[in-house]
Amino acid sequence: MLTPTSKIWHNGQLINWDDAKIHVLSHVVSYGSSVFEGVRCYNTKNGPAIFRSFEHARRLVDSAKIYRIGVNWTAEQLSEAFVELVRVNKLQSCYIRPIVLRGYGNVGVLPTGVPIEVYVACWEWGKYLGAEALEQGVDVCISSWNRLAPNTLPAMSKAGANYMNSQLIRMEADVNGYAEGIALDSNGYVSEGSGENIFVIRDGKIVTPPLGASVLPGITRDSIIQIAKSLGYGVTETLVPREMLYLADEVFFTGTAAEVTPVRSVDRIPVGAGKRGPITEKIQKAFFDIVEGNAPDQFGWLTPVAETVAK
Ligand code: PPE
Repeated sequence: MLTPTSKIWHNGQLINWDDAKIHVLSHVVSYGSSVFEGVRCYNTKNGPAIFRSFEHARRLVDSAKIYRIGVNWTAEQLSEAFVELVRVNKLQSCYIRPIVLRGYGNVGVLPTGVPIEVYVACWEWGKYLGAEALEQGVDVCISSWNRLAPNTLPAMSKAGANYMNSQLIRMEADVNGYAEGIALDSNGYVSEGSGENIFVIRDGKIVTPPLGASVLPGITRDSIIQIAKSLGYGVTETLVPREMLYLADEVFFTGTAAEVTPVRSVDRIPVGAGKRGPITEKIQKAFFDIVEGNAPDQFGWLTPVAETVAK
C-alpha cells in the first residue's frame, strides 16, 4: 500500500499530498498522454542519496521530447527538485515518481489548449518482486504478448501508455503463477520484462538485448553494464533468441524498482542450477555496495540529499 508523504512537487511549488489531483477530463486520462520516471533514493552509510538523479531527469525530458511535450524545466532543475522533495519529506530511502502529463483544458486527440503539468512524488517502497527475490531469484515465463513494435509506440520514451502493454504482460504472468513475464519483440527476439531489462550469461559472457529490440534504455541496465565491465566481464548488446534463456547459465533482471533480481527459471525450465548464479551475485553485490555506500561511488552516481541542506 502507498503510504502518503507530506509534499508533492508541482510545477515548481510544493503542495500537500492530498492536493495533487487532476480532473477526469484531463487529456492524459482519455489518451494516455504522460511520461514518467522511477528513481530511488538509498539510505547510504553517509545519509540519503539519490541514484543517478540527473540521468533519470534527462530521460524524463527525452521521453517528453519524443511526444512533443514541452517541459519548462531542464534536467538539471528537475534533478534538483528530486533532491529538494526527498529532503522536505524527511525520508531516508524512497522511490521517486516524476510525472509529466497533458492536463485539463480541451478534449480531442490533438492536444491544443491543453496545459502540461509536471509532478514529482515520493514515498517509501519496498522490494519490487518480493523480499525473497533478490536472493532466491524469481520464476518467470515468456509472455504471449509482444513488446511494442517499432513505429507503433516508441519504446525509448517511458510513456504511461506503454504500461498498458506492461500490464498485459504482468497480469498474464501473475494469473499463471509467475513473478514476471518476459516479452519478445515483434521479431520474436527477447526484449524485456514488464518493468525490467534483462541480462543473460553463458560461459562467463554477458549479453543484453540492444535498444533496437524495443527495450527501455534502462538506467540500471547502463549501470550494470559499467559495473560488469569494471569487474572484467565482457558485455555485449545483441539480439537474444528466446531459447538462449533456456540454455543460459544465469539470467537476471535490472530496474530501479527490481534493482538486480536473479531469474531462476523460465517457463519452468531451470536457469543453470536453478538459483542465483555466481556472476549475478558478484554484480548484485557490487551494485548494492555502491548504492548503500559500502564501496566508493567510483562512477559518481549518488547525489547526497542532506549535503545541500542550509544549516
Ligand atoms: N524496462 C521497463 C519496461 C521498465 O518499466 C523499467 C523500469 C526498466 C526497463 C528499467 O529501467 P531503469 O529503472 O531505468 O533501470 N520500470 C520502472 C517502473 C516500475 C513500476 O512498476 O512502476 C522502475 O523500475 O522504476
